[in-house]
Amino acid sequence: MTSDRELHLRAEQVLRANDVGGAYTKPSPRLYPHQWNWDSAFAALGWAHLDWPRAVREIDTLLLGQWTNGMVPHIRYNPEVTNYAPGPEWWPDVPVRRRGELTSGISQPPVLATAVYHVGMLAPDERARREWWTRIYDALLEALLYFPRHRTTGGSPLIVVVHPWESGLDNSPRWDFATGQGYQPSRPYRRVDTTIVDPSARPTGKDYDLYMYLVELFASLRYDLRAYLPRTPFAVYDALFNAAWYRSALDLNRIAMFIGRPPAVAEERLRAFRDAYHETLWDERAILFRDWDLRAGRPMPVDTLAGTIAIYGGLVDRDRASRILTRYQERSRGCVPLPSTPPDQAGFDPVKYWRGPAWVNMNWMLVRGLQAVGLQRAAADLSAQTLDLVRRSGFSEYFHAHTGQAVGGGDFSWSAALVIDLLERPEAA
Ligand code: 9WN
Repeated sequence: MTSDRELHLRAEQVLRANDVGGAYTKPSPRLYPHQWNWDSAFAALGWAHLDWPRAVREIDTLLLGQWTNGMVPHIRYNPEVTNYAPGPEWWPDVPVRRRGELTSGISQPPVLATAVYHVGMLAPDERARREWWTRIYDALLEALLYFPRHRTTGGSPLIVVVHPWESGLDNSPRWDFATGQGYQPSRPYRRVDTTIVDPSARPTGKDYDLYMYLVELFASLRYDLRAYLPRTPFAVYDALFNAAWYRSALDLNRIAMFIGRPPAVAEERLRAFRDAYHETLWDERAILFRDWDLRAGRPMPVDTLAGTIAIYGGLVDRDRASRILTRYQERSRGCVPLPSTPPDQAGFDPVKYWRGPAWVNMNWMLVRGLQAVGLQRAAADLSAQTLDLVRRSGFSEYFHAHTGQAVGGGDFSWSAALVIDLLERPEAA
C-alpha cells in the first residue's frame, strides 16, 4: 500500500510534469494543454504547499486573461499550442484587458477567490500574504462582481450559466434537456479529445454539436447575456456554480477584512442570494438542490452531485448538510464515493465523464464543506476514501463509478494538487 509520503511525492511529480514554463499548470499532459480557470485555482492550492511563489504565479497568470468587464475566461490559450479544439478562432473579439491574450468567451465555476484565500493562508508570513492579496484584490473583486453585474436577470441574484462547459460538468445528465434536439453549428468542427482518450468515456457527438452551436451563438452575440437569453436553448441556474460563487464571496470578504477593505459583498446581498438559492433550487423530496431551466421557467428534475455542493458553498447548516449527504450516499450504494450522478438517476453512466464517475475536486469541495459545518467524521471518511481511490488508481482525471478504475486523462493536475492539500491540511475547513 502506498504510504502518504509516497502519494505526496507522486502528486508533486504530476504537478511538476504539468508545469508549463513555471507560468501555468496544464490540467493533463495531452488532453488539456492550455490554462483552465478552475483547474488553475485548484492547482495553485497544491503548489502552495510545495512552492508558494509558484502558486502565486499560477493565479497571476490566470488573471492575465481577465476581460475588461471582469470575467475570468474558462480557457486562457497558449498560442504555441495547437492540438486542442476548439481553438481561439471560435471566440472572436474577446474583450481582454491585456493586448494579445487569447481566451474563450465563457467562464467556469468561480472557485478562484476561495483558492486565493487558502493559498494566502499558506503564505510564508503575514507580510507576503498581505502584499499579494492587496496587489490582486481589485482583479478578484471585478472577477467576482462580473457575475451579479452581467449574468443575472429578472431581479433574481442567482447567476445564469450559458454553456455546459461553463458549468465545469460538461455532459452532466442535467443538460440532456438541451442535447439531442438537433442543434448544430453552421461550420464543421474537429474533435481532438476522442483521439487521445477512449471515446466511450467522453461526451457524445450530440453533446459536442450543442456545445459548438452555443459557442457560435454566444460569440455571434459578443458574449452578451441580454441578447443571448431570448435566442438560446441553454440558460440555467446551476446549483454548483452558484454555490461556488457564494463561497468565493465569503472568502473574498475574509480577504477584504484582512487587508482593510470594505466587504466585497455586503451582508444583505449575501442574505438575498442565500434566500434565492434556497427558494429557487431546494427540492425537499430529493433532499437535494436542483438546477433551474430559465427557458422553461422550472426546476430540472435531475439529481446529481452538483446538488450537494451547497455544503461547500456555506449555504446550509450542519443538519441540512447531513441530510443531503446521507441521502446521496444511500442512493449511491455500490459506487465509489462520490459518483457525479447517482446510479438511480436516468442518464447515469459509470464511465462517461460527468455522468457517474467520481472526481477528486468534487470530493475535496465536500470534505472542506463538511468540516466547516462541523461534520468532521463524515469529512474524514470522505477524505480517506478519496485518498484510497488515488492510491489504487493513480492521479486519474476521473474514476469508474463502480470499480474505481482510472478513466479519462491520466496524471491530472487537480487530482494531484487536491490530494496534496488533503494530506497537508487534514483538518482545514
Ligand atoms: C472543456 C480541464 C477541463 C475541466 C472541465 C472538464 C473538461 C473541457 C473539455 O476539462 O472540460 O472545458 O475539453 O472537455 O469538464 O471541468 O475544467 O480539465
